Amino acid sequence: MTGLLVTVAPTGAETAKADCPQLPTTLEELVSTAGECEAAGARMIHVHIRDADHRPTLDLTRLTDTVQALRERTDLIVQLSTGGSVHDPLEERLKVLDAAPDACSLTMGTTNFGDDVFSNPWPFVTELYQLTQERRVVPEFELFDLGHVASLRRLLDRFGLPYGGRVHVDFVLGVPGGMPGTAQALVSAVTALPPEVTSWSATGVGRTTLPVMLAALSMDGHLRVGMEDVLTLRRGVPVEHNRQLVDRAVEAGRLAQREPLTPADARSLLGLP
Ligand code: KMH
Ligand code: ZN
Repeated sequence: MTGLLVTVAPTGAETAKADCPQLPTTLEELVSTAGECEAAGARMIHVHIRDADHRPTLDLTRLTDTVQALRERTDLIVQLSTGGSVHDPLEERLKVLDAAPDACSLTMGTTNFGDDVFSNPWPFVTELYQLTQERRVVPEFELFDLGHVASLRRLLDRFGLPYGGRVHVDFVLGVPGGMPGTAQALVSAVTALPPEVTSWSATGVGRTTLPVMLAALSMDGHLRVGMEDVLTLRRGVPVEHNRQLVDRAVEAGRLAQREPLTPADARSLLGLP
């Protein structure tokens, strides 16, 4: 039986606190959410932070405080987003590694993102990747499109393996502008992965959440869930707490004979000491 890694992405950068008061945007809300999601079976947290006005920020002091607080109060693997919001400059996104997280996201190419553009030019991708190797941070490669899978192959050929020696990727499906959130798209993307990849997870945004979750489980994939990706449990029923999404993922995993990984096994899956 393959154990299940559940990553929680509790906040994101797209939803306004005013539109969704239950979104964890303060440090206290984030840490308390993290603890509850860990108790429910999550083993990694994908972190976006907000400023005092609940707006997305990459402020380094706040990021560093967040990493420290999550480490003090949970055993979760702390993965900081280097994607930030679509408005964040590339230089600030590189500086995220100064907060010394365990892991970080690393998106493998530019993608249309609704009406916006999520910019990840190749020179930025390679600079960020080499920085993760220097700083001993484990990257999680975010793949929004089939072209991103091809770019990952090119990156690994050119620059070698990540810190830790494992290659973990996360497919993000259903973003308007990226791969559709369908089983067919997930199968194509998984089939195209380069041989160095040792584990993968998937998330489907919005209404594609459940189809993508079930398809991923059926292919031995891992799961990312959270309010970054979906705000309703089903049509008309808002998510009240990220824990509900983790509970649902763990339950679906159990139906597929997949128990949550222990914290130690989750770390070794990703090549973390
Ligand atoms: N907020 C999106 C524009 C990541 O965290 O690395 C990008 C994103 C990916 O969420
Ligand atoms: Zn993110």
